[in-house]
Amino acid sequence: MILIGLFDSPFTRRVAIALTLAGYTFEHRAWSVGADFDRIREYSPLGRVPVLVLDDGEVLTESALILDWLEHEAPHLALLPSGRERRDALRLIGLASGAADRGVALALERIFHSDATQSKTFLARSLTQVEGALGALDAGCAARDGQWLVGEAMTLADITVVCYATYLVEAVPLVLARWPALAAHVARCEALDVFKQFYAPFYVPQPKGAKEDNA
Ligand SMILES: N[C@@H](CCC(=O)N[C@@H](CS)C(=O)NCC(=O)O)C(=O)O
Repeated sequence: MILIGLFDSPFTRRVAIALTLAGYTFEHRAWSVGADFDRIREYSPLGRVPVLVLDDGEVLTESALILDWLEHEAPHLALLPSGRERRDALRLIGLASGAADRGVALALERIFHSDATQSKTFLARSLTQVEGALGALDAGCAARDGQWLVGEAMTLADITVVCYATYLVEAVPLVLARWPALAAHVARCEALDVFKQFYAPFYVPQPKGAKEDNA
């Protein structure tokens, strides 16, 4: 299988980590959503990453869809628990996903608009949303007091929260120490080999038209 996308994308990164934990190997295409936009669009009409091309040629886009496929393919991994713990995990994943979505929006606003034409209202609103979600995630980490976010083992909640928090720290940027329990959980997970294997520092893409007003 082939995984398309740079690992500075937290969406691509969480897929790479989950695939690896499940025992899959993949060819990696380190294509940038800026420079390789047209090439990515040949697989994904939205021109976004991650894209996973299965061995039979089927193309999966959207990290949640790819992970849904993986959960069914690799039930031994127990990416998500069941029952109440599953809902707890999905709630944390939802918060982290919303924050990452706002983080991407913040980054795109800065990439595509000059300082003078950026919407300060939009930037402030997005930052409030990111900070609100990180506050709730911090409470979730504090309640677990150093354990995995749900249950007794690493789940997709840990993978997602950590990948997205690290992305936000670099892309927004933010000082994670403001949320100490979250910062501690992120530090613990980022020290693991599988997280280190798929880390790349946030890279600011330079698409055609960047900083053009009204882009
Ligand atoms: N909800 C999507 C988000 C994917 C996404 O936003 N990827 C970014 C890379 S970090 C991207 O492709 N951005 C390019 C663009 O939206 O133009 C997922 O989880 O896969």
